[in-house]
Amino acid sequence: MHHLWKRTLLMTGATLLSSGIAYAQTPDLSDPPEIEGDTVGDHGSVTLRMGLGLAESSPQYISSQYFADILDQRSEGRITVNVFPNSQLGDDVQMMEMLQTGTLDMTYPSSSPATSYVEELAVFDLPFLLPTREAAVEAMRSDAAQEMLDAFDGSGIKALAFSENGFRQLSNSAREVSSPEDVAGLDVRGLTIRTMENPVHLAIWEALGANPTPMAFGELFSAMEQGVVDGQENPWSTILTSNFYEVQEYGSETRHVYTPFIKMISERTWDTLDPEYQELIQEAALQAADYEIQLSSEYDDWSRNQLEERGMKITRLSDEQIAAFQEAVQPVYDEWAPRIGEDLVAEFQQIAESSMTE
Ligand code: TK8
Repeated sequence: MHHLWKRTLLMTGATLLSSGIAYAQTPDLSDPPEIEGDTVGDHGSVTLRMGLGLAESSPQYISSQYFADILDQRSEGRITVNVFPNSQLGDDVQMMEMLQTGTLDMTYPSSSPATSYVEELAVFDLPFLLPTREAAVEAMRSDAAQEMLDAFDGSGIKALAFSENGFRQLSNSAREVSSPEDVAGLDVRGLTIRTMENPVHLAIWEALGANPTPMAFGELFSAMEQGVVDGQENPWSTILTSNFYEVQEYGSETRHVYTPFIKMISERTWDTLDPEYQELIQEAALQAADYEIQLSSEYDDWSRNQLEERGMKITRLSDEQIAAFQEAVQPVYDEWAPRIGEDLVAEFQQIAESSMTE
């Protein structure tokens, strides 16, 4: 079973023995920042359950443990966070619904399936909009992005902080891809690509001539294993830590979308918490988000190299090749920029441009 080994150590540099080859489990990761700040008063014991989509070796999980450590330390052990990885409590869509009904306290989904709550989040799904991590972080920390978090208020979900899922790359089991034509398959059929449950992503893969199939992340590994879909797109770190490389032969460095994660808590849970606990949770969410972005950046290229070492054929794309993808997805902007809001799109484009000229 592909997930059995995941109980191995998370220590930096821990290794996995698989078919006699020792692979590093993680890159050299920065230590979490020292936990600072006063302890809070005694407002009773609280246990929070947090569900995650990704595996124990992911930045998402490692930073969530740091989040738990901050709360534990600064509440003198009164606030406990139990983290459940690997979509075992549900996928992004289900877990957000569980937050609304109060059957789960916290989750950490991609922004993309959350556009059904706050439409403006779809700006992050526009292809090739945020070309660098610096631009993406500036966008996520902008007032406009804070307004998107605030817009969850009253939905049953309190959105605490943006952090990084990362730059998405295409993988598939059918053929090498270096152009939109390779996706569409001129003489053969178009690739069947699993997408997140998000209309902009559907539009992107339709524009590229693929057969996009929205699907929950937790079902993706077996869908690829059984050939229900040819491929998917996610950051290299996910393709590595969720073992997708075992069932995907080809990877293409498309970087077509930067996807944020959003740390969320159920409003039902939130409303029962003392303001001092609320403030601490909000602060810890931001600190853990910053640490997660750092870890994610350390994972990114390292994961791609690991995938190559493990036998995946990775295609790096030239600027001209990327430009061909950009041109092919132009209809997505024509359709979606007016719906998302031209001003918001222009603001993010401005952030992107200034990050390139710095
Ligand atoms: C994990 C998901 C995932 C996302 C996806 O819960 O669904 O492809 O990129 O990593 O949020």
